[in-house]
Amino acid sequence: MIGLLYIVRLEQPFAWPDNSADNRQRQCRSKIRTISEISTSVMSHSRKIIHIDMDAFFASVEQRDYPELRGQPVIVGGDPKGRGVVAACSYEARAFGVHSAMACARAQRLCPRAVFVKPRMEQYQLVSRKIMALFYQYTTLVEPLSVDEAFLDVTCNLAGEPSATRIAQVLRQTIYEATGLTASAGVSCNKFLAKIASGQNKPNGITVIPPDRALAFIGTLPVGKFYGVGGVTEKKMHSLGIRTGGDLLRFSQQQLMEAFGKTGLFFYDIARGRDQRPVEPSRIRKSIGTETTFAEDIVEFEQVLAIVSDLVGQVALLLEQKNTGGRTLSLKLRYSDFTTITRSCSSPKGYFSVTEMLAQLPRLLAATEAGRRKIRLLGVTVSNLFNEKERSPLRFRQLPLPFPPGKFSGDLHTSATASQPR
Ligand code: DCP
Ligand code: MG
Repeated sequence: MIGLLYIVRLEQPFAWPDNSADNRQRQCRSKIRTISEISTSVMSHSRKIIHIDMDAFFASVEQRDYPELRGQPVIVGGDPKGRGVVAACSYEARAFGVHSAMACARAQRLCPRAVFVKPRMEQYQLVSRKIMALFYQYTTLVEPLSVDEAFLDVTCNLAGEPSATRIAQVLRQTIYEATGLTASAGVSCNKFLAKIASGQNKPNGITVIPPDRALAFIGTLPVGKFYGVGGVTEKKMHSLGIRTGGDLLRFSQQQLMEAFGKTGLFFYDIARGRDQRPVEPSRIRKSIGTETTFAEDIVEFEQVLAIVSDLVGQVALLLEQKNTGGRTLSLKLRYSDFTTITRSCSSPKGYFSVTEMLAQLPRLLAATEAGRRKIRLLGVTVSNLFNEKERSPLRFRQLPLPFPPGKFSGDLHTSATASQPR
């Protein structure tokens, strides 16, 4: 039983796999205490948001399906003798300092007895769909963020259950019963807090941040844990003397905007516990892209160009399948020392076809060190996608061949299909 391997850390006592009626009642009583804390302290318009995130998702599926892997440091990813990176690792492997996105070769040095497993994406997708389906028993306001995590707005839920904490607990148990996998949950009054909360007691834990504790919680939270704060922003914040959410309170909107652009406003609000972002059930896809990591670093400019052109072809195909295009085209490069850069260009007319994107490549590549520096990863993305209304007049662009060129006038002559390299 994979769940028993993990340390269960809950805010309230909760005997994890024990699903007896008595136990359910005990849980219920202990939860009521939490919910009463929430309801006495909070304004009635407060939302109830749950963030659920599976624990060591890919690695846990492997441990579930292959019992001999249970209790072992399992790393799902590429070949440690090759150039692969860690996609997921079990908590046993994390104890050795292994984490996602680390080169597998390094992971093996840190944990020589780790068991490396190749990803089985189809299996993970299958499990993911099963888990996501469980969420809809409570609410239609489900926003999947990735294969193993989602936000749920349960303010008004289909079960008429007033306790978001109770829903989160039942969901964790239901997920365990349906899949044999453990999930962690965060419960709070907005997305920002719920997401941070779910990571506080991982694995197999739940954290509830009632609104009246939100400010105190954010006040001591290191800014590195804030959503949207990567290494660069964190350094910048530290240089300004901002180490915790509480430090942000000393800065005006103007000052934060000057330092961090639009995100500065987000930081200003978050420091005050304000995050009005709704849970968006049909989250609009923001970008379409693809990338590839090489078995061996590449240097030759011609090779880079050929690979990027191929990626452009793949992206154009995806855009065509989704019947859309986007206003921003980005090229991503990761050099052999893992430094990663992005170069982008924008056009109000947008990028739909291979031809349109290829035309931008010389400019984008000229802004990189391609041809002079070893590269381990290349990627192409189109973002700022056109919505349905915006793209409807553009549909003609995608009429399938054979339509002789010149049959349409003006902008309508380009056919993404016609110029696809296969
Ligand atoms: N993943 C990946 N590459 C990454 C990060 C994640 O392929 N750089 C995949 C593998 C993970 C899954 O996505 O299992 C979910 O990502 P999470 O960030 O939720 O990480 P885990 O579920 O593995 O661990 P945690 O318990 O920290 O959530
Ligand atoms: Mg996860």
